[in-house]
Amino acid sequence: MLDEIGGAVDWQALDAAHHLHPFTDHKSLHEGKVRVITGAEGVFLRDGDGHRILDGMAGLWCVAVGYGRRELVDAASRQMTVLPYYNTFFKTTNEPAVALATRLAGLAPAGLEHVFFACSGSEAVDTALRMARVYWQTVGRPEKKIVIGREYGYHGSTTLGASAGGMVDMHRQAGDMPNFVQVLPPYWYGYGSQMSEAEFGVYAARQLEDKIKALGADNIAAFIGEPLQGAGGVIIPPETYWPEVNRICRENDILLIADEVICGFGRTGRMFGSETFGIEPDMITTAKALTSGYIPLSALLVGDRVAKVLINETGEFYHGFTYSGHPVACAVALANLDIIEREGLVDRAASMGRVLRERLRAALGEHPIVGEIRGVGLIGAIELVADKRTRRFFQNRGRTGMICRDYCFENELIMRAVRDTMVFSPPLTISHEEIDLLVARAARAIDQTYARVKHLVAA
Ligand code: PXG
Repeated sequence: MLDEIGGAVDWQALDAAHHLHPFTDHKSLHEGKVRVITGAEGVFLRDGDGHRILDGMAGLWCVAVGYGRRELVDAASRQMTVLPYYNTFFKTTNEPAVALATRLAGLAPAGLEHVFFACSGSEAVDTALRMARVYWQTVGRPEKKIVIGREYGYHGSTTLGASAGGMVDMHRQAGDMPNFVQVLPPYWYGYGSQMSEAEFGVYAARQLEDKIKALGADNIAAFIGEPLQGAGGVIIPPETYWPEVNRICRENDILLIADEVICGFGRTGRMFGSETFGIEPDMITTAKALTSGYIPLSALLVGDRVAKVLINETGEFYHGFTYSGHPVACAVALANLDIIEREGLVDRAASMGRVLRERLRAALGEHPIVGEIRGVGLIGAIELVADKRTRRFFQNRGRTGMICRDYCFENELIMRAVRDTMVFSPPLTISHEEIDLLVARAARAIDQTYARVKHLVAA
């Protein structure tokens, strides 16, 4: 693009001058140059320097159907022409919002037939937590207020979401509301090496039970957990974990909220992570793949237990957003779900996920700094470690991951680093050839990383 006197616009300079970025150390950003993403098609991004980058993260875990889907553009355009906006407050509704709520009720695990719309995952989480507390107030147990989450849990960046999550740095800066606590995550590779995976799953769940005993079930509103912990490093629970958590929540009369902002709509190889892991939630938060990120939208799916009380007994629920049930966002979500269903992307996530893990293991399984390659559906992680045999992490935790992430970028691949865990979650449309390319680029980046950290690695 040209500026008004015909010179090229310096987007990077303007960005540095005016744009504050999320989760960013601005001083360090301004020491280098921001990458300007200018376009995208399928699983590839283009940047202002002419790179064609394989997006191994589907944006931020969201672009399920891949980039450049005309159908979604057309759905938005049609809806904007007919009714670009109207609210769903004050006894009004709109057709796309009703159609989407009905569709979601049909897709959701049995019993979750009511839907509250918001714009982001954080808002869906906020809504779930508010609704949980209102539920207990309504049934005459207002002292049930505490929300239990997990270390490394991520539930968004509003103050409630940050408080529910287990990100230490976020708590330090903002998310330290009262009545939130965290328990051990089911991170077998990181914490459980002395136990079998199955034993550790039960052990981690029992940490929740111990916490409930310590705080008193009478004071606890809800447990919130991601089916697998995405932003925390794709922590995949052992099979024994969630059934035990179901039991504990049920026996202690605590609401169970499954935060499916990443898992929802196929990522784990089933429509919902709750199905993959056998979770019996009272509420499910969704966002991201609901619209494949083409437009902001989130949906809280609410089960009968809470919905009936809210509808029949609470009276007014003092909560909602200008854009709750936004007709354009809902129309895009419907078209997006059409694609997911028509192209069988949920089953595809399961089968292509197996292919991706096989190829990663063939290329990197024996690599000296690769401790574990794990995944379910099309989401997974590669643990980079200093000693593969003893599962010893690098001492300066996070540095190796950052080196690897930068090499990935150099090799035109986007993978995120969480500590020294490389995580991936490509569009569900990724092809066999693109998987080969992803694996080749990841392997090259990990080799380059190894060359840099070799002196720290056990012989
Ligand atoms: N819950 C979960 C499980 C999430 O993963 C949110 C809630 C919040 O969604 P919004 O739409 O408010 O961002 C998320 C979001 C990362 C990263 O770097 C992860 C998320 C968002 C941004 C970055 O891993 N997850």
